[in-house]
Parts: sequence; C-alpha cells; structure tokens
Amino acid sequence: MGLLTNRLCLVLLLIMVVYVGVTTTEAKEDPELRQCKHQCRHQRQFDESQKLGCERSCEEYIEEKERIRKWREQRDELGRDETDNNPYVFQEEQFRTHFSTQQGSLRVLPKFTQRSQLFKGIQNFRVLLFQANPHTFILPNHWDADAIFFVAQGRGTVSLVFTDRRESFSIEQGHVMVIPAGVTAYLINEDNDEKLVLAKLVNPVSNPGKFVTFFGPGGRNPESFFNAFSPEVLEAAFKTSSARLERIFSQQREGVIIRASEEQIRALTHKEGSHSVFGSKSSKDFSPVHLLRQRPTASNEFGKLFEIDISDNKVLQDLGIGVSFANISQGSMNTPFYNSRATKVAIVLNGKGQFEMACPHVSKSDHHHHQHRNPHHDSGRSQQGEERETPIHYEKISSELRPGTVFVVPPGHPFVTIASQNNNLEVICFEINAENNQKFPLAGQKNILRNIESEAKELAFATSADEVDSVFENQDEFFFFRGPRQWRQRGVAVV
Ligand SMILES: [Cu+2]
Repeated sequence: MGLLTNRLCLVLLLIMVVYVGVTTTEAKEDPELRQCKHQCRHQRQFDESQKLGCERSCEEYIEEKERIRKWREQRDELGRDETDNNPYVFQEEQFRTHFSTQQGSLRVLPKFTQRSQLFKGIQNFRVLLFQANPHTFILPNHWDADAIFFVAQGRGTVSLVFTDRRESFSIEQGHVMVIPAGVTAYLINEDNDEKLVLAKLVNPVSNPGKFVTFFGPGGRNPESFFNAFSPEVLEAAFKTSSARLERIFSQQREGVIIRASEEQIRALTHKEGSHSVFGSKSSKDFSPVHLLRQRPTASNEFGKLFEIDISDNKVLQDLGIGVSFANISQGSMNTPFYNSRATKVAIVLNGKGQFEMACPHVSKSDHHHHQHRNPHHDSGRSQQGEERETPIHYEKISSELRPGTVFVVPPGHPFVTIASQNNNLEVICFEINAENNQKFPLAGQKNILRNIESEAKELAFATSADEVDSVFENQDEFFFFRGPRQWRQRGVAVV
C-alpha cells in the first residue's frame, strides 16, 4: 500500500513538473498544489475519475491563485495594469470549479471584491454556472444562501422541501426561479439528450460572499452532515441501532450528481402539470417565471428585451433582484443607457459582441490622476486630496463578449452592447438592488435628452437648440438599433 502510494505520488510529481513547465514558464512547483493533489489521491471514497477531477480542481484553484498574485504584484508595482483598467469584465476561464463529477459541475466566479474594491456594494453576491448531464439526479441539499437561477439550456424538475409540504416544478430554458436559503432542493435533468445548464446568482445569508452546501441525504460522497454526529446521538434521535445508521449513511459514493434510470426519472417528474404541491398550500409562490414568454418590454427587428416586473413577484421583490434577458439581433446594438439604482451582473449565453461603458473610476491616461481616483488603492495614498482637483474624465471600458463572459455595470454608468455580424447576442442579466430601478435611455425613443427644454440645451451644449435636436431626435427606434457596422454600410446597402 505504502509503496503503491509512493509510486503514484512520484508519477504525479513527474506529471506535475511537466505540466507546470508547459503552462507557466517561471512558476515553481507550488507546495499547496502538491498537498492538494496528494489529498485527492488519498480520498478513499473517490474512484479514479473522481480523483482526477479532484486534481484538476486543485490545478484550477492554484492557477487562479497564481493569476491573482501576479495581478496584485503588478498592480502594486505600477499602481495599475491592464486588468486594473477594466475590472468590470470577467472571461469564462475565470470561473473556478466548485465541484465536478462525470455527470456535471458547478463553477463559481471569484468574489467580486477579490478583483476590485469598486465592487464593495455587491461584495456579497456570487455568480455560478451549473450543468448536469441528461438523465441525472442532483442530490437533495440546502445552502446558506438565496439562489436565483435562469435556465440557460435544457429542462428538468425542481423540488423544494418544506416542513409541511413538497413543491415540484417543471423548468425549461427561459425559466427564472428562486431557491431560498435553507430550503432543501433537488433537481432532475429529465432530458434524453440535452444538458441542463443554469446561470445562478447567489446571495449568502451569513458569511459575506461565501456560501456552503449541506447534504443530509448522502453518504460518503457527498458526505452527509449526519455523519458528523456521534452514533449514540443519532441512535437516540432516530430510535434505531447504530448498525442501521452506519449502513444508511455510508453507501452513497457517486457524488453530488448521479445518473438515474428511465423509471426513476419518470417517477420523479410530474407530467400532469407544471406545478404540484404535496401538503398544505404555500404562503409564498416559488413557481418559476417564464422570462422568455413575458411580453417583451422592447422589441423590434434589432432586438428584444424581456424583463420580470419585480413588483409582481414577491419572492424576487424581497430579494431586490431583477432579471432580464436581451436578445440583440446580429449586427445590432442596444441604446446607450444607464440604470438608476441597480448594479447589473450580465452573463453572455450565446453569440459574440462588444461591450462599452463610460467609467469615472478608472483611468489609464494619467498615472497621477489615477492614483488620486483609483479606488483599488482604498488605503494610504488615495486618502490625500479628496478626489478631483482635475476635471472629471470618463474612461472607455471596452471588451469582447463571448459565451461565458460576465460583465458588471454599476448604477449611473452609461453603457452599450453590440452583437457581432454573424450571431445574435443573448445576455441574461441579474439586477442587484432592482427595487425602484429605472433604465434611462440616452438615444432613440424615450431618450431623456428629448425632454430638456431648448434654453437648457443651449446652455448645456453652448450651441443652438436646433443643432442639438438634429442630433438627439434623429434616431427614432426604441432601445435596439442598427449597429455601428450596419449603420456605416447603409449607404452601400440601401441607397
Ligand atoms: Cu466607474
């Protein structure tokens, strides 16, 4: 046994040296990585593929740590660096594996405040991507966090368990649903071919920005929390023998997401209706909302916007979370606009495109100004000089968008998104602090500049109101427009 493990470690070490050598030239072998992998190898309840999955998570974790360390180093040396200038966009590679089995995975974006202190206002929120293979069952569990999810792909059944009842719901692509903190939930992907993919926003209720999962039903993997209690305590609690308890809490070894048979799936899904309650009637309605079947709040040939009106939805209203979905036609864009109160956390689901935002918080043009304004340095030197002795400047934040990109738009910040020429751009947005939020368009119909009187326009722009109007009243579409390339090419195409 000892010899075998030693050999395994040796082999692993060799693989690791090669791996490290290939991926990062100057990174030395991290003792934490070795220890992490070593622990994976020694999880007796893991089979070979689980061990490999575990080791992969170690690597991802260490890579992320390394990336952040380098970024911090650079930032401290120069006072800034490239990512520093754009802390608002996260690419898909930045998701870390929370758990991963052969049947699916849960990936989580690092804490926002790990990236920048600009995110203090949303530091408690985390973004997650979950996926499960066809014909799988996700074991019952509860979280110390409220979770809001959007079904990005596939269909399934979610069951919520309360003290007096169970509520089961069919979900499919386009549904939005809340799983409240502490409520035990389980999930089935009943589809034969399609993966079930959920985009989630979680709001931990105890430890800011940190959440944990609790498995009661389970065994060795996932470990059941019942296993933490003394046998005599469980014997007394369940009025049974410890042999029986030992049996029941030791058998599950397959992990969080397991394959289920055709018959089991059939028994667990309720085809007769989308909503079935067993037990007493619910006080709160947790039914999923079909976001994509709402009447769009903006719709033309350039795009469609779907929004949940949270004043109609008690569950979302209590959380203060709005959810919207934008489908921008290929080559088109949305109006530049800003949110009055909400911070938008957007996840690109399909297509490619471009994001631009005006931000007064970051600057790359002038190092000195940067030091005064940069809130990343929220201690020490940024104290001197209460912000601006220099005129206010808005830096252009811009980024490519592709599936898995997450971008954050703080309140008040004007921004646009533009779809590429080849595909529609589909974006799901969670709006934090959405109560009483308003979207203020800056071009096209409902453009707020149209409501300013002539004298105010003349004073503000130092030119004639006619000249101002000739700019701000040209665009007559609402919310979605022809994009920059299409607009430039219109002469060729149309005239
Ligand atoms: Cu800003």
